[in-house]
This record gives sequence, C-alpha cells and structure tokens, in this order.
Amino acid sequence: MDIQTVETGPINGQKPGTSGLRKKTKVFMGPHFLENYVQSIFDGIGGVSGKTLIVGGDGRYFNERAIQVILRMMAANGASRAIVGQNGLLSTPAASNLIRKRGTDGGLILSASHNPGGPDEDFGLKYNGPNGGPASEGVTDKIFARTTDITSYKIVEGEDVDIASTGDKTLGDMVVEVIDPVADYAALMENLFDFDAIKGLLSSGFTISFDAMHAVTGPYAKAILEHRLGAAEGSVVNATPSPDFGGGHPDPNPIWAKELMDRMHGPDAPDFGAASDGDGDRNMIVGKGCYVTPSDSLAVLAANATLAPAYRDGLKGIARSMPTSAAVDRVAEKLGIDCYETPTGWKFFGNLLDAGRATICGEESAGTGSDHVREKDGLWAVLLWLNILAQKRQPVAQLIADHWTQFGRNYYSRHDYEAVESDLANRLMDDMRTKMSDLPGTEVAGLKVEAADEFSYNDPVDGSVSKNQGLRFYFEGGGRVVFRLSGTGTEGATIRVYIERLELDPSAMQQDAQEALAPIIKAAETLSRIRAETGRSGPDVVT
Ligand code: VG1
Ligand code: CO
Repeated sequence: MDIQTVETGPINGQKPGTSGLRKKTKVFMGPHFLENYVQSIFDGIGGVSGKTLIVGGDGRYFNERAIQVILRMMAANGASRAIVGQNGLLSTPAASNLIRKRGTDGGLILSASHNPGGPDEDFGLKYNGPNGGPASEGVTDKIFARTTDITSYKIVEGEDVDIASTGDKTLGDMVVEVIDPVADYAALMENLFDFDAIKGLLSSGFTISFDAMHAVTGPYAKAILEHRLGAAEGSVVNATPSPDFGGGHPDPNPIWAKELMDRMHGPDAPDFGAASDGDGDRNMIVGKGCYVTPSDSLAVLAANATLAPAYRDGLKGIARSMPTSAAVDRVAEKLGIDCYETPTGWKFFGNLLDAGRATICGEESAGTGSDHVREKDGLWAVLLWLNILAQKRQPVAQLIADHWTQFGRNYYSRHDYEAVESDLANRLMDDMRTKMSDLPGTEVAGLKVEAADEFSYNDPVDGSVSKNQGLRFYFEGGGRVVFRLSGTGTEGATIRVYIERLELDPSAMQQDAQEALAPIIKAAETLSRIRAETGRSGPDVVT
C-alpha cells in the first residue's frame, strides 16, 4: 500500500457549527480543504488506527468524490474497516443506527442537511461518536484545534473503491463493506412501531403523501411506507435522490415544501402529509388542511407516545431546545416527568439520552427523535404519528384541537432574516445584550417585560457549560421572544427570531398564528431594530 504524507498548512474557517462543518461546495472542493478537515477529525478523536467507521451521506453533489477521499485517508491512517452505504447514501438517522448496531468507533456523515446542494450550493461533513450522536462540544473543540495547527495529512494512492454494489471490498489493508442503506433502519422501525396497526389504517382508505424532496429519504420512505406498510404506490413523491435535490431546497417547512402544502390544502387532499429534509433527520407534518408546527408535533407525540409499542412503558423524560415552544413542558408536567431545556443542536441531547434521563427530544426546526438513535429522525416521527393515528382514528386537525383544549395552545412562529451582513448582525445582537438587564419591569411596544437573559446551559450529566446560546425576553402573560444567530449558514449571518405566546382560553385557539403573535412581533422589532437596520420589510422565511 502506497501511503503518502502530504504537507499542508492550516486553512481558516474550519470551525464546526451547530451540526458539523458546512461550506459552499466549491470551498470544500478547494485544495486540501476536505483532506485537512478529515485529518483533523482523525487526529481530534485520537487517531483511527484499528478502528471502524460508518461512512455515508445525503447524495448531494460531491458526496461520492468526498467518500473516495475519506476512504483513502482512513486506509492511510490505519483504519481496519469502513462500512459504507451503497452509492454513498445513508440518512443521518440510519448512520446513527448503524454506529450503534455495529458498535463502531463512530461515523462520518456527509451532508449540509436542509441547505441546497450543487456545485454552487452547500456541502458539509460531521463526525458522530460511538454513541451514534453528533460529537460533543469537547470533541469538536479538539477537531477545530487541530485544523489550526495541522502540518500534513495521510492518503493512499489507488483506484476508486466500487461502492455501487454491496459486499466487502479492500483498500490496502482496510476492508470496505458496502451495505444496503435501508435494511437495518427499516428493521429498527419495525421493532419500534405497530406495523400491523399502521397497515390496517392504510388499508382502511386513509391516504398519505410523503414528499422526500429529491433527497435521501426517498428510498427509505418507499421501502417502509409503500412496500412494507402498503401505502398506495405514488404516496411517496420526489423519491429519487438527486445531487442538487431537483434544484430545490430540501427544507421541510411551509415555504420550501410548498408543493406538499398546496396538495394538503387542495380539494383532493390526502388525510396525512409529511416531508423530510436533505439528510432525513427533519420532518414536517400536515393534516388535511392543517399544518402542525414542529413544537406542537413534539407535544402531541410526547402526550400519545405510549400508543406505540416502543414507548408503552412510558417516557423517562423529555428534552427540547430552548427556542422550541413550551407546549411539551405542560405535557411533561401532566405525565410527572422531567423536561430539560437545552441549547439548539442535537448534540446537546446526547448526554440526556445516554444517561436515560430523556426518551423523546425535539426542536422547533422540525427535528424530533427518541432514544432509539442519537440523531433526530424524520421518518421515525412520521411513523409515530401514523401509529398514534392508527389507534385514535381521528383526523389530524381534531387531534390537535383536542390537544390544545386539554393543554392550552402555544402560538408559535420563527422569523428568519437570511444573509444579513455579519458585522451588522453581530452589532444588533450586541446592542440587545447591552440593554437587556435594564428591561425587566419596563414596557416595550406596550408589553411589560418580566425577565430578560442570555441562555447558558449547564449540562446536568457532565457538568459542562455552554454560554451565549440565545437572547431571551419574557413578557407578562406568557409571551416570549428569543434571538439567536444561526450556526449552519454558509453566507453572511442568519438572524432567527422565535416568537411564542401561551393561550389558555379555549375560545381563542383557532386564530392565525401571525395575528395572534402580532403584539410580540412588534415588540421584537422594537427590541432588535432588525427591519430598521437591515432595511428589509420582513423576514425571508416564516415557519
Ligand atoms: C439549525 C436549527 C437547529 C438544528 C440544526 C441542524 O441550526 O435551528 O435546530 O439542530 O439546524 O439541523 P441553526 O444554528 O442554523 O439555527 V439539520 O437537519 O440542518 O442537520
Ligand atoms: Co437535517
């Protein structure tokens, strides 16, 4: 085996964000960029000699090329085995499952998730640890530190490995095991849910539409929903993964999944609709004429989880990211279990799941999951919904309305201002940070501020502290607005504004969310001056 040691030097900007490293594809394809980062991951985790890693991605442009480079670097660094999804495909939750099931030393997932793909769009890479979850902050700090003092990387010269067919291949002394990306994941789902009950629902005339958005969930959804559960052929649309996601934006929200939204609100709407993102860890749920916010979906799933076999014995606890609405908190209260509030990003749930303190976790950004893997899981959420509906035999809209009557409704919306000039975005955040301590007790746009702080998380399991996780303002009467800067973008800064208000009056629960939140939206602008300072008339994305 011809191992080459290639001299290199640090490249700026290799600091992982909320979920691994994301950059413009062309940046990733630049000289040494991918190689530097991969070697830094290997060095940051103490080397890969004798280790086994899972490797796969969401199929976007550069996925297969990058995998060939990673395999040659693994072999050069002495890894003993790479387990690779056929054609380089693995959804994020499927990769997490394989790491756990095969007991590997972790895995490399190639994805920029919901960001568009293509030569002029985005690419990403992240390392997940042996528990199947995103690397902890401690590990990402080590990886980043290596990117700043790297001097060389190792790679073997050789032909591409054939990853188009399954089976064992060799690359120098390393085995490359190419596997069916769907089989283990489908088996896991079958273990968690009552497939017979879901089959019964689907054969009773209940219709579904799943939009895979030309991304990685297509083959998974086809295999599980259509072939195993008997949903009508064609229930899964946009099911073939394409390198640029059909030119679209594989983000399951009402804006980017408009095709599905229109179908669900049209005359021939199916009973249930869902979509997933580029790498298959997000989900959007829509009933006939009824969009379910991710925060409400989390609350409904938590309240009804015991209807599915895997959760029959109850939940140990629930965790949600801080900007996610408090709807699930009241479910936890009723169930008499703990509810944890973590920073944005799935990595913060890992310790709680590993320690058995939480069973179900969720984020307002359409991520829901449980302790079955260590990632959020789009199809899992869809199947849990279907399992619940198979037992309840109720329209989605009815189930949601009943939930609100019982628990109250948290009106919720997120407003994103994208590609804002970074200096300006930082200044707006700094201005709020400076003035926030004087605000409690005063009025902002007619709303009385009860409390204001910057969220800092103390991990109850390992005691680590994560600071600067979002600016929070609480108003009298149960309103809240949170501001934070995105950690997944590749262009300028994205300011996220999370707006929420609790409504307990049953006669006031059917309002439009933007209308119900109007006073808080106004206060948010007074506090932040985003529109005034950026000269924009409104957000780019409203979820
Ligand atoms: C966003 C979401 C966050 C999610 C992250 C990764 O991060 O807000 O909830 O965990 O994306 O999701 P940020 O820093 O841009 O707000 V995925 O599906 O893009 O891996
Ligand atoms: Co994703």
